[in-house]
Parts: sequence; C-alpha cells; structure tokens
Amino acid sequence: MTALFVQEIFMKVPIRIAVTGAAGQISYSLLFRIANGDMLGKDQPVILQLLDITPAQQTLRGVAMELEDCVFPMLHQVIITDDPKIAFRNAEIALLVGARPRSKGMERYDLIKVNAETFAEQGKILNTYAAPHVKILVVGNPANTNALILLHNAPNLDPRNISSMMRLDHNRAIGLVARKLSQPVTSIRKMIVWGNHSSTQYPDLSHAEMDGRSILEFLPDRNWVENEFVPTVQSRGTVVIEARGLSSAASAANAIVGHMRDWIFGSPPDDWVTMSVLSDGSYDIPAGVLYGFPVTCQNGNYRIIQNLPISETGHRNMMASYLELLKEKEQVKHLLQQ
Ligand code: NAX
Repeated sequence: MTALFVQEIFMKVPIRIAVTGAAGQISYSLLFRIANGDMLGKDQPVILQLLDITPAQQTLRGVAMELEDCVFPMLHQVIITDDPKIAFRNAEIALLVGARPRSKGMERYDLIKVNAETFAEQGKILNTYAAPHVKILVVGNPANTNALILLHNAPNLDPRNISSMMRLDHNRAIGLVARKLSQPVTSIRKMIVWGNHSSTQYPDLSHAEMDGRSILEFLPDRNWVENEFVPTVQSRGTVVIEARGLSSAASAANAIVGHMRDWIFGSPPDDWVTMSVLSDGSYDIPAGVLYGFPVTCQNGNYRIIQNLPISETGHRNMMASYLELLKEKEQVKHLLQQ
C-alpha cells in the first residue's frame, strides 16, 4: 500500500462551504481563516463556493488567486460564481455575508427592503440546492430580519439550523470589560447580548463572571455599567466606522469563525455564547423573531439557557429590542410565507 493510498483512505471528506459577499471586506479576512482551518480544524478539507454579484466577479477572481497562492493544505477547491444555485449546491455550511450597504440618502427602511428580497431569494435556493442539514449564519444587515426572511422561504430546512450573528457584539462586550478590569479576556465568562444586532441590543453584565465570581463584585460603579458599558458596546460598530472609514471586517470575520466553531464543535465548558436564534417564548420574547440569546452548543445543536433572573430594567431593555425586531418584521411581512 503506497503512502498516498493510505492518505486517501483516511482523509476526511471535504465540506462545501458557501460564502456570499465573497468579494467584500469581511470575506477578505474570513476566507483565509476558513482555508487555514481556524473554523473546522486543521485536518478538515474544505471546498469554498464563493458568491458575489456580477460586477464583483473580477475582484472575486483576484481573491481566488490569492487563496490559491497561500497553498493552504486543507483548501481542496475554490469555486467562484455569480449564480447562487452554483454557490449553494450541496453546501453544508452557508455564511451569508453579502448584502447591499446603506448608500447616501437611503433610510434604514430602504435598506431592509432591498436586502429583504435578496434573502427571500437565497432562502428559496438554499431550500432546493443546499444539503438538507446545511447550517446557515446570516451576517449581512439587518442580519436578524434577513435570517427570519430566509427561514420563512426555506421550509424544508430545520429552523434550528438558521442563525444570525451577535457574536461580534458578545466579543466586544467581553473585550471592553476585560480592558476595564485589566484582566485577560479568558477570565470573563457568561456574557450576554440580548436582542437585535442594532443599537437597541442589550449587553447584559448581570450574569457575567470573572474567575467564577459575579463580575458586578468587581464593578461596583453602576454608573459605568449603565452609562459607559452598555452604550459603548451598542455603538462600537459606528465608532469603528468613524475611525477606519470602513465597517468592522477582521473582527466580524473572527466572530463568524467563533460562532460556527462553537455551534458545530460545542461551546466552551462552564460558559455560554450569544447566538441570534428563532425565539421560542423564552424570557417573554414571543416566538417568531431571530433574537440574541445566551446558548450552549453540543453535537451541532444549541440550547437557550433558561431561568436566568431578569431585572425590571433588563426586561424593559430586552423588550425594546424585541419591539424593534417586530417593526422590522412588519416591514417585510409580504416575504414571510405562512
Ligand atoms: P462589503 O460592502 O465590503 O461587501 C459586501 C459584498 O456583498 C460586496 O462584495 C457585494 O458585492 C456583495 N453583495 C451584495 N449583494 C449581494 C448579493 N445579492 N449576493 C451576493 N453578494 C452580494 O461589506 P462587508 O464589510 O463585507 O459587510 C458585509 C455585511 O456584513 C454588511 O451588510 C454589514 O452591514 C454586515 N455586518 C454585520 C455584522 C454582524 O455582526 N451581524 C458585523 C459586521 C458587518 O457590519
């Protein structure tokens, strides 16, 4: 038996990963992290199926060339296309990063409208062409509502396999507290960012721990928690745009990698992560929106942490974000089948 033959027998089967918006900023960081094995492991071959719109195909060709030039051992193949049917065919993971950014003079409602159509169409195509067990993460904004539209347009897919991203907000909250307390980020656990990926989100420190003790013991200044921590996390994306002239990209890619890795391989022991998933009535958030909850993950499934005590202020903040999601849902109701 030759060495090559042995390797072929034991090599894992490549996983097809569809990425939309593949010529954009986030993808320029994300694709190289995935190809390097940061998301699925250093022994898992991957096939990248990259989608972007027709005018972006030249840029996409350049990205594909750079991926090839990295000679990543686990990068089995790169497919580039402007046809979602090709990008989603047999995909087991779909990372929906692509979306139209808000242009000059465009209101939030216009943005919701224009991206809503895209996610309805992509939901239908995923429903038919992707692997039935495909795990989907929606990143393109407004992420929670786009994911809801997608879910309604993909009736054959398990709604529990559709999520949207709050992990960047979760990471931002951990980083901010760790810097405030001059402690390593690894000492902070049980962070939560409830709600929508928007300025109404509610970063909540009331259950967070540092080295096993309530973090609030180390943060006696309630003013800092309410008037610094919460608004700083809520507005971090805007502040990054002001500083960089562009929105968060490498940190968003890092959050995508973390979200998918934990979902597939399990969240860290004695901790939880924030994922935006279909609400089921937990914490008085009515069923039927994608909402940021604290979850643990095991064997590819998530479970919403139950029975955390919620203060009156916390409840009010959580509801405010829910009401925003409800308003967004109302704006796209024509795209939500039954
Ligand atoms: P870019 O504008 O750099 O890239 C977006 C890419 O999507 C472009 O290449 C564009 O051609 C492509 N695209 C547009 N419509 C498409 C379609 N119908 N099919 C396939 N591709 C399409 O944006 P980037 O900085 O990469 O951000 C991508 C999205 O992530 C934006 O919607 C952004 O708002 C959102 N974000 C979401 C975050 C989250 O935590 N949920 C955080 C980061 C980021 O702001």
